[in-house]
Amino acid sequence: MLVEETLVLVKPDGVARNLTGEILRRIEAKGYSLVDIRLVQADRDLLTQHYAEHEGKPFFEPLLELMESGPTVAFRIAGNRVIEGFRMLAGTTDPTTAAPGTIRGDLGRDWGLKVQQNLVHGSDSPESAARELALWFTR
Ligand code: RTP
Ligand code: MG
Repeated sequence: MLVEETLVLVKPDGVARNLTGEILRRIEAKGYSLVDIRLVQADRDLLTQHYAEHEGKPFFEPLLELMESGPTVAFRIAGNRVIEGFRMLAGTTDPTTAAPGTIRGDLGRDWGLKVQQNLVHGSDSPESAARELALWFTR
């Protein structure tokens, strides 16, 4: 199995809650390597490209508003099967039911808003990882 790279985002809710270090700690403790890191104030153009698959869904506009609300920290991380491995570390989308032991399960909750604030994003396939890394790291 080749070494993979993936994009992890600490979304604005995670940055605002000062969880960037805790999230990176979990990635490093698992054994993945940090290759690059950026603090980005995302704009509409970047976000509509990043979340193109969700355009038209009811949570799309609230999601973009959340993602524009403050800075995001982007990590490029590497390791064997890191795409799948980080998704396991993150846990499922809904933080209320995400398993304890995961980032979303341990650190997230429902805040009663129009979109799930679940702290992190991780690319879901090699194709997504390549596309998303190009979006967040080459501007
Ligand atoms: P991600 O792409 O952020 O790693 O998370 P994911 O695959 O678990 O979730 P996805 O279905 O791709 O949705 C992207 C983000 O939209 C928000 N969301 N809120 N019903 C809701 O309130 C809802 N559904 C999706 C979450 O912030 C999710 O991470
Ligand atoms: Mg997704």
